[in-house]
Amino acid sequence: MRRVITYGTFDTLHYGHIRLLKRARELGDYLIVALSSDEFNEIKGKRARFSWEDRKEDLLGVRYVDQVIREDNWEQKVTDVAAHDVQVFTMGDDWAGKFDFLKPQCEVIYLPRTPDISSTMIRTRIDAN
Ligand code: C2G
Repeated sequence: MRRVITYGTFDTLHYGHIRLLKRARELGDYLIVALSSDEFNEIKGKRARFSWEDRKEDLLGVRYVDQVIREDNWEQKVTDVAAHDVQVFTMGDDWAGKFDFLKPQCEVIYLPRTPDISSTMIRTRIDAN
């Protein structure tokens, strides 16, 4: 069982996220998503439109996602990879190189980001109406 993990806020879930999750799942047999808590989003300087519970519900409705855990800080990735017996860590390539410290533990794969779609864009459109 090849287990994959990825991290993110996944606010206003959109096809860019879905394409990422699809490709992440295709890297193994089981996909864990570590979903940023509202408190961690504060640290990231992000304010999600939807609550952690609602964003979790979105993700559990996605066929590619097997499990959702909380992401509360930058440091937890090392322990998450060990605790969840993960073989592959993956993120969009806007993060390329940022998580190479995980290479001694697991494969680190950065996937091309989907252009021209973002939660920020969607939130801005919502606010404009
Ligand atoms: N993504 C993508 N294409 C987009 C938008 C996002 O491939 N058009 C990817 C991002 O690269 C990321 C994932 O979808 O891998 C989630 O994106 P965000 O919710 O914006 O997550 P982020 O704020 O990048 O949080 O510890 C890591 C952080 O929690 C990552």
